[in-house]
Amino acid sequence: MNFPIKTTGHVEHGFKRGGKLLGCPTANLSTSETKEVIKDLTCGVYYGWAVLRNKTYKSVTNIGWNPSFGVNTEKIIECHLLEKFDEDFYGEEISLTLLGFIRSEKKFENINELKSQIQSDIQTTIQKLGEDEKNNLENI
Ligand code: RBF
Ligand code: MG
Repeated sequence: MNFPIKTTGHVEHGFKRGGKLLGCPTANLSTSETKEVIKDLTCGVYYGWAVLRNKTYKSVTNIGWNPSFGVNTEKIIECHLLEKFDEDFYGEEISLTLLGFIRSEKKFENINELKSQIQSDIQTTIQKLGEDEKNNLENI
């Protein structure tokens, strides 16, 4: 895959299980706006940056079919911003810059295993973005 991968979309309503069930709310980007970019991308987890309301946040993105919950009717892209928000962003625009691939999407039989895998994906994201920032500094 050729990184960085960029896509922008408005936030749509999802299945409402990210926040409460998995402890990881995700903003689901409009599939009509993102489908050309995601159609050939490997299903799985990516790290990168998200811009919302002119601010940039660390983010972890899942692209795929959510196979642990029975398969969605379409391939989707959803991102989790590494920041605590008290509100939702439905209808707002998010721009993503994906910088790298973490792992393939997989079918978990057990929700707790998915939850802990997601926490580990978040840690990987923090680590990778930190390495990228350090590399940039070293190139000054
Ligand atoms: N869903 C899966 O079925 N398998 C996965 O491996 C998977 N990994 C995810 C990793 C991250 C970092 C995030 C944010 C979501 C992931 N999901 C995965 C999607 C998850 O099932 C979805 O966000 C919730 O079901 C809410 O729709
Ligand atoms: Mg969501």
